[in-house]
Amino acid sequence: MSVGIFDSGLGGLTVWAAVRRRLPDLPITYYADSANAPYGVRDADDIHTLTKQAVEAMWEGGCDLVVLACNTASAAALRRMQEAGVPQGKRVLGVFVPLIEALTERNWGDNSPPREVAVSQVALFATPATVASRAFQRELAFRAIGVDVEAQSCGGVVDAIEDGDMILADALVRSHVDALKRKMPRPQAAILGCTHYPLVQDSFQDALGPDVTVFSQADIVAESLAHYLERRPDIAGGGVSRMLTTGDPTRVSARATQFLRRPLQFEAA
Ligand code: DGN
Repeated sequence: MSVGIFDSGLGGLTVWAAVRRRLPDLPITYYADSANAPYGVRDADDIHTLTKQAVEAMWEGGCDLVVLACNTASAAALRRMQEAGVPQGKRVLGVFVPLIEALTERNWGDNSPPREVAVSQVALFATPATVASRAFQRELAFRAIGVDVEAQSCGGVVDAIEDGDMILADALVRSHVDALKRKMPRPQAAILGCTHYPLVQDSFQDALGPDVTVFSQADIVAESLAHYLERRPDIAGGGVSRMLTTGDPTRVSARATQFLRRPLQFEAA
């Protein structure tokens, strides 16, 4: 059994790397649906179908627990999959709940009713599909009251990062932050709700200013996963680590190596 980390492409490697650092002995299967990436511009039904297909393949491949590192997939598919019922002994988790637990200073896995929290003005930066889903706001409402969320859809940032054009990515981040600030002049906290944004976290922090607390998902999801596994010792154990892709493994390995700046080897899913 290994824990699965799913993403539409390579962005989820930011989460994979953080989980590796936090849980170095945990066998992990990373699954990139590269053949169908990017998800961020697809419609919700399409994202749900693709995510479900990939997660089922991961369950069948021996991952009892799959983490959707992709915010777009978490937004469009997670609740729908959980409500439809997952097979006995299998689990699927997303990235919003850990982010919201960190934002609202809850304990990991705390399902108590919504309550007043320290922040009231929150900026959310994400892909167009994640923003359109309003999934973050829905999950937040289960846990906190009195929080205004202003969402900014950050077109172009994922593509610029994937192309390795960090100058363009930085310029786009600054223009998206400006657009957000026209709607919400004084956010107290900012959620970077996309796998790729940890790679431009400094650009977000610079543009937002030092008074805004930036919540970036990779380390938060890794910490939350560590606590989840501690509460469920039956899940971890055995298994090997693998990196799978629905795309061309040679091409994906080369791009992944460039993306994380370390050698990574993918096999065909
Ligand atoms: N992995 C996606 C996300 O976190 O929203 C970004 C990449 C994409 O599919 N657009």
